[in-house]
Amino acid sequence: MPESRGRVLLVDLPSVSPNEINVGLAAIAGVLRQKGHDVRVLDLNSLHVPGKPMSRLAQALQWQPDVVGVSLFPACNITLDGARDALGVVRETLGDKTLRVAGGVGVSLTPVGTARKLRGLADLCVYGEGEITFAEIVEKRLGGGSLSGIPGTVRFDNDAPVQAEWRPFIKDLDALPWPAYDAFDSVGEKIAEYLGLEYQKPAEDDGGFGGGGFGGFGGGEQGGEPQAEGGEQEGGEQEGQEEAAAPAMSGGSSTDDMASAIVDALPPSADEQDVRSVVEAL
Ligand code: B12
Repeated sequence: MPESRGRVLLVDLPSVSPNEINVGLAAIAGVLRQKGHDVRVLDLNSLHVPGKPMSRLAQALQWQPDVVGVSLFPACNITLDGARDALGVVRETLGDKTLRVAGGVGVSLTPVGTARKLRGLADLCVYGEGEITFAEIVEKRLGGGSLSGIPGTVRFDNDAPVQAEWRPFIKDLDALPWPAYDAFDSVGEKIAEYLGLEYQKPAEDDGGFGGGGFGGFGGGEQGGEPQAEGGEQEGGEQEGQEEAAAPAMSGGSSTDDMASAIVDALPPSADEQDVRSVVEAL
């Protein structure tokens, strides 16, 4: 168990194939949780959760994660653009206090090539299996260790990608914990939909977050409010929910605008309440 538990936000991105749970992120979330970290998975590939992708990300960042990991799956331009947008918003909102990591098949296919495309946005890229590599990154980050040369990563040296050695495959898969599907914000709502129940998001400080039952995470003021009755929100906004004026990730609008708006509105020593006020005002 590490000395200090970290907050880790994993992000799946909109893709050509929506509403598929990202198995890789679930696997990583399970390992991180086993090591004592708090993990949330923001499922931007789900059309079942209300809200535009970047608004949902901005809201999730109010949690002030120590590390954000985005998953590039599949390896396609939509996902790469989504990764660039998401990492840009994280950088502009939380700055260097949050480590930004990219991983997934979109990195593994061409580790250095993808890293080049994420230069200035990601601090590290992970190729190959992510369970051990990412857990090592999180623990080194929290413990102040060097992030250089971690097997299975590409780091940047003066903006030039430097690929570390390959990390061997995990041989004993049974040693891994069960994937933490309940850490996904999309999962509670899906279960509710299947069962025909009204879904209620847990409050932000709900001790039961990610601990089983109907998962999902309360986004600030919304915590505790009924969010969905199955079937209503496919691809759209929930009635009565005030949608942030943030541009969507696709459709040609620039999320840089939103990131800049957040940064411009924040005082230099922004705390969680400042970020919350700014995001809510958008
Ligand atoms: C099972 C599977 C599916 C399942 C589940 C996928 C899922 N959402 O997880 C289903 C049937 C839903 C599916 C759908 C699709 N799939 Co598929 N799928 C596979 C398959 C057979 C195994 C993937 C898997 O579950 N691996 C196990 C998990 C644990 O590994 P993983 O996802 O790679 O994640 C690990 C690492 O990548 C890394 N990682 C992942 N994310 C992150 C993030 C961070 C921060 C870090 C540090 C690490 C990290 O760590 C994870 C744990 O080790 C692969 C082939 C293969 N052998 O890999 C094809 C494969 C990945 N799929 C592919 C494709 C094209 C698709 C679809 C686009 C098909 C379509 N046209 O709809 C969709 C996309 C779905 C989506 N957006 O979610 C291609 C991808 C090719 C490419 N160029 O990207 C593959 C390689 C098959 C192929 N040879 O064509 N797929």
